[in-house]
Amino acid sequence: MQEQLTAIREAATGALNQAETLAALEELRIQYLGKKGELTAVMKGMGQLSPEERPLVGQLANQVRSEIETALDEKKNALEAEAANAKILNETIDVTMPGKRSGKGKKHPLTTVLDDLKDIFTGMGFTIAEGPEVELDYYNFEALNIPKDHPARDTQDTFYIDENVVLRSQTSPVQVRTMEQQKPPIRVIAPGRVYRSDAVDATHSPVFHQVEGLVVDKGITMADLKGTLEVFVKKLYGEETRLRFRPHHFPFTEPSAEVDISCFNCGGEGCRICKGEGWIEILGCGMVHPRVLSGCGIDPEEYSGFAFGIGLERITMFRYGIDDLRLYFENDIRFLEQF
Ligand code: 2U9
Repeated sequence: MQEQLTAIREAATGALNQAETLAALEELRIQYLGKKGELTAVMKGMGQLSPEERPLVGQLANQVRSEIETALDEKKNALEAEAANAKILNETIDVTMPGKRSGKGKKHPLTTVLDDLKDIFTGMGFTIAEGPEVELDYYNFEALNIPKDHPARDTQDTFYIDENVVLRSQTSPVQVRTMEQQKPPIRVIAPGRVYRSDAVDATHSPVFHQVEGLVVDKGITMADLKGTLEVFVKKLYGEETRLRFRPHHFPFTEPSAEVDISCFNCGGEGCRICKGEGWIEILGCGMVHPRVLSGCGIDPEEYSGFAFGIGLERITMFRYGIDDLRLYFENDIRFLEQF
């Protein structure tokens, strides 16, 4: 029986060395170590041995089994490593293949025009101020001389969070906060999102953007306002652009005006864009109301200021010929790709 076992060991290790595939290896495992395998058959016959022989043969059988198992494992690892190496050698990267093009994003048209506005105003010495979109009623209305019974306070127009808190309906509260925190001279623009309770259509949206400006110093006059707006308008729409002031009313400015520019399309002749008028309204402005100044701790006897408000969607519409506000907010890639 001992001879049988050593013969199995020789035969098995020899066969294992010759095996070239993992499948052949598995066949050998079954042939020698399987339930009906050669080694198992020998071990089954051990019952007929004498009590003296049994432990010796048993020990040898276990040794042979473990040697065959180790040889199987080693050969398996070697064959797997060989296969992995062959795979790596066969895999080549064609560096001349054209790469996958990744789509390039673009700036939203509102961002492009806002960036232009920021450049123009910072070029004139303005800094950019920001503030909360959820705002106290006090900053959104009270401090701006908008009394309790003013139509702008109507719940129809403003989103109320509670009695004292609103979604800001203009960026003016940012300038109020600036005046509370800084001493004149003040020169800021406040760009940002504002909210009004309007149903969505081509010309209305519950969310839109304003860029408001404020200058406060000693001796500021309407001439400073006009000069500043003239520089702005010519930079945005071209040097040939003219502007005119029409009297208007805002609670936070006195006097107040709306500003028209000569039509950038027809130069003032009258066309479809300016509806035959030759002029297009682009913003509102005025001299800061003395009550607004004093409410922010600035003495209106010593200081004066001007302010203006620009609707970003409106001036962007004129720049690109966009005729529906909804296009700005839908983020349809076919629209955005055009800019
Ligand atoms: C302070 C004092 C005064 C901001 C101003 C306007 C005129 C104006 C509109 C433009 C288009 C609103 O988005 S729109 O419909 N705005 O006409 N805004 S003066 O005046 C201020 C602001 C802050 C402390």
